[in-house]
Amino acid sequence: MQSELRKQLLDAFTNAGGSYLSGQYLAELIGCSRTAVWKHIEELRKEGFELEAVRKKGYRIVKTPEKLTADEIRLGLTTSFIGKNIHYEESVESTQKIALQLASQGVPEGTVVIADEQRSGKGRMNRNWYSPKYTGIWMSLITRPKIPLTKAPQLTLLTAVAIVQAMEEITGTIPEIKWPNDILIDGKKVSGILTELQAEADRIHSIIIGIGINVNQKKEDFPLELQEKASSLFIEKGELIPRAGLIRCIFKHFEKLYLLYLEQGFFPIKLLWESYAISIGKIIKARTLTEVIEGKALGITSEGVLKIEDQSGTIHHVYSADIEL
Ligand code: BTX
Repeated sequence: MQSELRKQLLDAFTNAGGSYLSGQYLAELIGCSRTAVWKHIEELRKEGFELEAVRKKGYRIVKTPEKLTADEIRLGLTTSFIGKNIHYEESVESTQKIALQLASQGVPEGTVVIADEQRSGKGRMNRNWYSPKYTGIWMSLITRPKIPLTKAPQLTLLTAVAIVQAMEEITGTIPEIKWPNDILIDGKKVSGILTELQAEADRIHSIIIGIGINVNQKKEDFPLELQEKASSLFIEKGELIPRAGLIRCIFKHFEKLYLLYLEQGFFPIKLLWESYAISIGKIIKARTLTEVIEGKALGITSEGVLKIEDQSGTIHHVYSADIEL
């Protein structure tokens, strides 16, 4: 669609202020046939506009797209390498998949893949991550830290701190972290992190950090099975949150923490992480792939491993698990 025609069409709808505009009127206004108007309307729908069509009345826009653009994110970005290179797509299966491909092609560290929708977003252990169009942040960040393989999970904890700090700065709400990767507000999950590695022997090629954040969903936008356990910043805060600003803020906090981590190791990150952690000192149940450990969460080790003390006083080190509080 020619941009001038689109602009005229959108201007007409803007001036109509929510009233219907007939196909005939629009055809005359922009100087084309009614069939051409219909085609333009279909194009707008593809771009994410919701248009209502009522016989004998015409069309009106009921919802505009809140499509992200790379330029919108770049504007005002203060980082030196995180998010400098943005690969945006409107709809993808999973941003992780694209990021893994880009990483093996050798794109610069800090490159980020962002999509407005994921058709099969991934959680941990092959679970699904619900990633509907225009309402959330679905992105994968490519990093190449020179650290041993065993330390890779620390980046998940670092990312959780960056997300919480950004949410705090932008929305004023203080989310909590449930080890290792859930970010909760009022006990409901608003964000998840999936960290994947490209490595060989003990050498890390890249760590792809997948970040999913529920930003502007309403409760009824979630599938029924998620409505009680998931939430969004909009639900918690009561106002729409511009996604581009939140993304920039996450990049800023992530870059600061990442540089600190590369310089000083995990200790300063551990302290920050613990200050946001929900489970420390509480009785929790950790489901690992092989067993269920119940006991008091003592904290995390200097490596980021969760420590749980069971009833007999034995201290377990948990590397990967789902936690029930
Ligand atoms: P997880 O395994 O901790 O969480 C997955 C579980 O969370 C699901 O089984 C479901 O119960 C619940 N869930 C699914 N979708 C949502 C949602 N939108 N909000 C709240 N709860 C939900 C968490 O895994 C890791 C998620 C990473 C997602 C990012 S998005 C960008 C990147 N690309 C990609 O495919 N995944 C990552």
